[in-house]
Amino acid sequence: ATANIGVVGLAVMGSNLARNLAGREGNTVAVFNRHPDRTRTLTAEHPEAGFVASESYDDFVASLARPRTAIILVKAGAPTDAVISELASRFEPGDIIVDGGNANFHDTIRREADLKASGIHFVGMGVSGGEEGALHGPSLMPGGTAQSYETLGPILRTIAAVAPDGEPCVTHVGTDGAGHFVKMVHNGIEYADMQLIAEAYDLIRRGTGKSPAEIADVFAEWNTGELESYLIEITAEVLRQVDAETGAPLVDVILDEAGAKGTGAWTVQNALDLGVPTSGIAEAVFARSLSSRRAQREAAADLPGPETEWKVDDVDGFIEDVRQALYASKIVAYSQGFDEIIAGAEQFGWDIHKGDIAKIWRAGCIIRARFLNRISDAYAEDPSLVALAVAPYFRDAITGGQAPWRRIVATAAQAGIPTPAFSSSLAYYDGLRADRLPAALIQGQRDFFGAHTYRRVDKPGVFHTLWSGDRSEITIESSN
Ligand code: NBP
Repeated sequence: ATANIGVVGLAVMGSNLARNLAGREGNTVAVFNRHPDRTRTLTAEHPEAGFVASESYDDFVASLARPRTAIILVKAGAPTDAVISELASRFEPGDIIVDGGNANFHDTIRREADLKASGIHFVGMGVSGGEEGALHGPSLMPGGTAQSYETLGPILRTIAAVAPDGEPCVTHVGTDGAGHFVKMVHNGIEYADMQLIAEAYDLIRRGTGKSPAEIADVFAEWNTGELESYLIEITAEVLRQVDAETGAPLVDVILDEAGAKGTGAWTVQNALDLGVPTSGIAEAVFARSLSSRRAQREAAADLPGPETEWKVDDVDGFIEDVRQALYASKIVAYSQGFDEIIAGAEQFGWDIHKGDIAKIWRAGCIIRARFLNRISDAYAEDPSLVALAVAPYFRDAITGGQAPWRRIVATAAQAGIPTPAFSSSLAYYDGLRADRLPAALIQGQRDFFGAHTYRRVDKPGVFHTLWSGDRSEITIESSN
């Protein structure tokens, strides 16, 4: 046994993570893949890594020093279960199996519970940053027991991305499925952020007639300010790209049907289960669905739009309005995402430190952004903050940005430009700050057709109006 860490699954993510591990002081990395050709290619191409390669599970497990620690990076679902079962039948109490794939956190909770009796630690770990992140430094979100993190933490700290203040982007998120849950919400926020950026681009393009390359300059400029982030940076790169075949901007050649691998939908499904309004994320997921419904889009293509033509007179002023609307909507999306993390932690019994989550998203991952420092500061100042949007910094940002935000949403509606994420974020904000909501009427309707009862503003208790009788009110439950 010579390796302190092993990797199972040597497709792009596993190979890159194994190379990242091997490049760090103190690590000897065992590698294994179901089909040995991948293992042979990896070891042949990277002799410098000093991999301990195996072509059977027996040899792989024998090559690991105790406590045996192996990271699985295979396709999520049944393949992950298959590998866990192979390892678990050979591992001993105290050994650690890490799943770095994009597992559903419910599966992670189940797997952890299944392995507990055998004394094997099972750690579901969110890995963000794609293949480049895996190679050069991902953001890592491990769950599992605190005990497993004692072994795992020091190894993970060597390979994680490093935030601007020198801190590695990894923390023990919480027990069992906490890491995969937080990774799921990370991806949901990523969907919202991407949709908001896409709406901003669409508004500028259709409102000002600027070319994609010119809009790339706008995004590059935005990337020097408070919106600075990986997604804004790559947006400029994508918009600047010219198609070699046609000479047209690449963005005009790419089919406008957005794909999805499911983590955005999971985020929304779980938000629904938890009763947390993540409307920005939901709109982003639905916007992708709508984009892919080609037959309906074609059938609806001649439906009427606004009758007056839209023209922006003050181009610079308009672009600045879009920037502010984007920033305010982004605050809402992140605020909603953190609300889901808080609700998930409560529901599943995880002690999640919100500020630490914001910190480990500052580098390595897809939503890395300057803005995340503000979120970790907000939670550091007030760990029991009820909503990010009310923290002083974000309150000021929204106060400054709300007029442009309203102008942009109103303009988009007038111009017939779909801005589901901008619009729903503003509606959420107005709902959040409303003194009275029409929910009172909904309670009245529910009581009318289903005797669902209501509470009153002026006295405690539960009441029902005899709608089909004399319409007098009866007390269902008095205050004591
Ligand atoms: P894939 O998701 O494409 O999976 C391919 C790997 O799974 C190969 O090593 C394959 O082995 C192995 N595998 C399969 Br399929 N069935 C197996 C089985 N029954 N037993 C053992 N191994 C099996 O690889 P990837 O794109 O590198 O992603 C790995 C994981 O990381 C996934 O869960 C993914 O969702 C997650 N992830 C990916 C990214 C990304 O940017 N790509 C980012 C973050 C997380 P074989 O070679 O023998 O067929």
